[in-house]
Order: sequence, then C-alpha cells, then structure tokens
Amino acid sequence: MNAINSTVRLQFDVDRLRAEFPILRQQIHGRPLVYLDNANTTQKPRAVLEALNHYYLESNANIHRANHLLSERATQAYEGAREKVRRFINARDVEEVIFTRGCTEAINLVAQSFARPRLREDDEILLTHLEHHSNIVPWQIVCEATGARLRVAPISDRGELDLEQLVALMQERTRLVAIAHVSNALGTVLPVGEIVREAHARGIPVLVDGAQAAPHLPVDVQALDCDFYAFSGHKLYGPTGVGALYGKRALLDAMPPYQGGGSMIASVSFEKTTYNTVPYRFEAGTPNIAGVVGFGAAVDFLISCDLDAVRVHEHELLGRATQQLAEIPDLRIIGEAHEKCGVVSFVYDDVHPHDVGTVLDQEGVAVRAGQHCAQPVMDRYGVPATVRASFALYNTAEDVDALVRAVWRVRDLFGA
Ligand code: C6P
Repeated sequence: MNAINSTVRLQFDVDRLRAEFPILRQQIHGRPLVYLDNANTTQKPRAVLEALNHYYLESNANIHRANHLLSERATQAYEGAREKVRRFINARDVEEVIFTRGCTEAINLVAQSFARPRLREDDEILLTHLEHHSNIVPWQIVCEATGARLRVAPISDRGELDLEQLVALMQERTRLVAIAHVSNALGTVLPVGEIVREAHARGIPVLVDGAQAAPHLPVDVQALDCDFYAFSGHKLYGPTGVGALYGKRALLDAMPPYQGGGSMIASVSFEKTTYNTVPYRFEAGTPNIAGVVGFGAAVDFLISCDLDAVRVHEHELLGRATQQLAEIPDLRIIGEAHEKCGVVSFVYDDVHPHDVGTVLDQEGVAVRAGQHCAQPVMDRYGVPATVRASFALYNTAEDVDALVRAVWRVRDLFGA
C-alpha cells in the first residue's frame, strides 16, 4: 500500500460507520449477519432513516401544487435533494437532474423519449455484452417498434470490453451507444470517458448505466461528457423506488414527455396541451417525495464518508476476497478484468450456485446467487448462474473471511 492509501485508511473508521447501520447488528440463523449483497441493494444508514421519518413527521404534503406551509417545506426538501444529486454527479445545471423510480425507469425514459422518435429502420443501438437487462430490454422494445436493431460489442474471457471492437461497431447507422459504467455481474469497470470520446468523434450520443458505479466511483458527468447517466438511490444507501437520470440540457429540452399527467404540463385543454419545462416535463404525477428526500440524505451521507477512503477500503475488500477465494480448489472466478470494482462472482465445482447461496445463508452470509439480470453474461461463460459477493463501505475484512469460511463449508458439505 502506498503512502496516500495508508493516510486515507487511517481516516476510515469502518466500526464507526457500521454503527450507523442498525440492521447490520442482527443475527441470521444464529450467526452475525454478513451482508454481501450490496450490488442488489445496500442497507440504509440512520441518517437516511431519520430523513424519511422527519419528512413524514414534519413536512409531508404534495409538492409544487399547494400554497400552504407544509407543501412549501416538502417542495424545498424535494428540490433540495435535486441540488444534492446535481452536486454529487457534478451536473452543470440542476434542471439536468430528473427523478425517476430508479435506474431502470431512467433508461426506459431515454429509450422512449430520446431514441424512439429518432430511430428509423436499420438504425443501430450499440451495447456491450456485459449489460444488465435494464440496459438491453428497453432498447429491444424501441427496436421492435421502429425496425432498428441492436449491435453488441464482445467481451474477453477476462470480462473486459474490447474497445477497438466497440469502436469498429460505431458506424454510420449507430444512433446511440448505451453502456454500463460498471458491470453488475462481473465488476468490470468500463473506460467510459474513452468510449464517449470515440462516440462523440462520430457524432453518436452515449448513455451510461451507472447503477453499479455511482455507489463506488467518483462520477463527474461533465468530465465524462456523457449525454445521459442513469442510476438508482437504493444502491447508494438510499431508499428503494427512486433514482435519477442526468441528461444534457439541450437534449432534454428537445425530448417529448415520457408520461402524461399532473405537474408535467404548462396548460391543458381538450384541444391542446402544452408541456412544462425540464425536469418537470419528465416527472408526471406525484413523485416518491419521501424517497427523493431520503436519496438526498444518502448522497450527503456518502459524501461525508470521504469517497476516496471508501474506494480504497472497498478495493482492499475486493482484493482480499478474490485472493482467498482463488485459493479454494475447484472454485472459478468469473470476471477477472484488470479494473474491477465492488463485485466478485464465482462458481464452485458443479455445485449449483443456488445451493452455494443457501449454504452461505445458513452461515449468516447474504450473497446473490443467480443470473443477476445479466443472462447474456451467463451465456457468454456457459454457466447457469454465479454466486456474487458485493461490497459496501460498511463491510470489513472479517466479513470477507466469513464469506471464504462459508465457501469452504460448501466444500465440506458437497465434497471436493
Ligand atoms: N442490479 C443486481 O443485483 P434498478 O433495479 O432500476 O434499481 O437497477 C437496475 C440495474 C441497472 N443496471 C445495472 C448495472 C444494475 O446492476 C441494475 C440492478 C441489481 O445486480 C438488481 S438486478
């Protein structure tokens, strides 16, 4: 470890942080909970729980549409969270942040409102082989409606994207590149900045699925220069059912609404309706106000933890887990990219990953076993599923050791 890392580490007090997550104190099947399913959803710190509670106890009202004090408070809290999210991703303008139900809805919004009106028969949308279903299916839906088609850039056996091949697939008919920032199934970090540069050099806009990156990596949408960035609140210590879409102002301004209803209009008559400005044009109906307030509190919490220190800590956990798991005979790690973050996936001999997951659960270790909503990745490796351990800032070296002990237990139970 270099000098900078040691300094950062001194400032990172994981025990103090864990104390902020009451749920982690419990026992599961008589053993201390070891929660390693963070890529699925993270646990919530007291600050987020208190923000939700405080909102409902003190400020609950509908936003943007009443002139009483509670509504004013609720509106301020909601719009305050928008500014927090803007700062978190360094968007230029608060109007470039649209609240959604999550990363999935954010991508669907772009598919329906940005891509669909622009796509013609034989146009192309370019993805990679490591995408989550949320960054595949919305594009298939618009392709079915328009006659456009998907192109898919391959990944290597290590789970790395072949940038040259991706660039070679950026052709005259490519209308959008849609890529993950970090793969949820493999942990691969994609060179998003380079991809955006290559795409823009050819006049192609880029959407980044940041669901697995925003909790772990610094996200600066201006530095990345991506056109859209989608992520969820619940994977970064916020509540479920809320997320955000960043979009460049000029693109958002030119996009028609995604859904119709209250709040997204300027005026309505049976003859003609005119629409509100962004971001409100894309937030039809009463939103998840409390969820957005909790999302803002989660962003505050994460920033207060020192993001550099968090990154170093999580990287150490990933390294420790990878090294110890690799020592288990007949265990195969799926996804060995040079640059990884947050996730280690593996299969053990011919024991089905679901059985491994069940044994781990009995040992108090919560992981995800399955396809991780990334079936093409499973097909690429010829496995039905993987076991995936994923890390958060509150995990410890002891959590990693408990995971590894539990996997050895699988070996005892199922035989070598
Ligand atoms: N991945 C996982 O266990 P939502 O469900 O909208 O919050 O996020 C969807 C999504 C989109 N992209 C990536 C890369 C993701 O990892 C996810 C969610 C979870 O890996 C649940 S399937």
